[in-house]
Amino acid sequence: MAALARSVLRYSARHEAAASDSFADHVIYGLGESPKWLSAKYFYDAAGSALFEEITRLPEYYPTRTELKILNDRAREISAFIPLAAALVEFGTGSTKKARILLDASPQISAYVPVDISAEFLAQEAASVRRDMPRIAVLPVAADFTRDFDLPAQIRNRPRVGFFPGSTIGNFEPQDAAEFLRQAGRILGSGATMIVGIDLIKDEAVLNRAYDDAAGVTARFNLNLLTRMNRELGGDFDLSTFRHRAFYNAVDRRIEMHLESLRAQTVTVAGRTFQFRNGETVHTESSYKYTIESFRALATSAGWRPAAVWTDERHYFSMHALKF
Ligand code: AVJ
Repeated sequence: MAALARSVLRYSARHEAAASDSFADHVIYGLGESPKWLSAKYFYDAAGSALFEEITRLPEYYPTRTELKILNDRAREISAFIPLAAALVEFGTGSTKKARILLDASPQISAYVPVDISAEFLAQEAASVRRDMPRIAVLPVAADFTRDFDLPAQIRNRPRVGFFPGSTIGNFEPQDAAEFLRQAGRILGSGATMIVGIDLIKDEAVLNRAYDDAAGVTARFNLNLLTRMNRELGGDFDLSTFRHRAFYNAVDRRIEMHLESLRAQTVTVAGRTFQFRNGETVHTESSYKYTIESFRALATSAGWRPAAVWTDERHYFSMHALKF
């Protein structure tokens, strides 16, 4: 597994900085570039993770509840792609809610390997799955799945099934997404299966609302990055001088989230000063959207064979089974 994340991100110099450095180094690098940018992975401190949970319950944010419905409705069909004694390896587990649906529907699964950057949260979630499903070996790995990590030795001889729900792959630039899938295939081994959740291109108004909700929760989630820099990196961002911007970019087929400076100003963070023009933005997240065909093409280019796809009635979201 050691090679996974290094290679995942190697195609893009801009992501190389994010992959290899500390938060401080990343901020100095990203805010020093033009246009300014920060990696979406830094949203998820304790406050950011709680805000994301709140986002998943918003009426406008359809992805989570749609994916849960597909998983619940199709659990038996999806389970048919999981081999006997398989280990389910989940990349970037936040909550174990989605994995539990597959674990419940798949008595043939012998091990569950949730991989997440937040060690404390992961330990709690792992303990709770262990309590509820004593037949399964729960082997958490506390790691940033976009960086180096090793799979537990205990699953060396078991068939591996990757699980990557939530359309998290949409946060990767498409070439990085392909590289991630290719490396995941090499690590999981030939014959491996991957179950991936992918958000679909749809009516732009629906997309825009999902990332710019009426209650302003996504705005707080985005602005929390400034709070985090203030706290962890001695920043002096004045939150009242920045605003949340989110919109669908139809050319690049992605939602973009930005933090827009409402005036010309100088900010100090991580021991450096940065100038902002009035209206200048920091690009904080891209959330790429795919069609079923465009995601299948991406997976195929990464060495995976599309084996099945499930979607909801409105075709808002898709779950793909891939074979390596
Ligand atoms: C967790 C990356 C899938 O892109 O929809 C939600 C994150 N950002 N609202 C997404 C997010 C703003 C989410 N992912």
